[in-house]
Amino acid sequence: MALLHILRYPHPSLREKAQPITVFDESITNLAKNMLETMYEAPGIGLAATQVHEAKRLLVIDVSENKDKPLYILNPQLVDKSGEIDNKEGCLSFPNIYANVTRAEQVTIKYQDLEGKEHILEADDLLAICIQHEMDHLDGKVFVDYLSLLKRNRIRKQLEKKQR
Ligand code: K1U
Ligand code: ZN
Repeated sequence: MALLHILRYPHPSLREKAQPITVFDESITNLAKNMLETMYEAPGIGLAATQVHEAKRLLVIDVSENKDKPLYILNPQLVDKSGEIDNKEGCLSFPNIYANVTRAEQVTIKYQDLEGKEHILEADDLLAICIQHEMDHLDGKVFVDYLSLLKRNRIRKQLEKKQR
């Protein structure tokens, strides 16, 4: 397995729309396993393929305390959502930046696993938040897009200062 490079905002590829996965082969499994290792090492609770420069509709997530319940989510589609929850979010593409985002409290998604088998997942709390955050990445959307222009500009300046 290998650690992958995580793109940092404002890399233009973070704005790309990822393409559906149609072939469920060893190369997708390897990418997913490498993403999981990269996510654990970061450390994070989720990672989208977009963040490692692969425009494919693939997410890895593990919100368990012991980091022993990995989810490989391919071609996710939102089926249902309800409620509202406010939570401070981070993002591995925005090191040390945290901001409050309002999202649905419960979501139901349809997705495929590494073999292409279809599943339905009902999620709430942190898992629901993480799924929504990662699905946004697949559409080129990042969590700061939910903030005011003033807050987004402040974050951009903070990141530019760090990269100097
Ligand atoms: O960059 C990413 O998309 C991953 C991101 C996922 C996420 C976090 C919080 C709310 C929604 C989505 C992260 O994992 S940031 C790091 C983080 O939250 C964390 C790291 C270690 C332990 C617990 C949380
Ligand atoms: Zn993120």
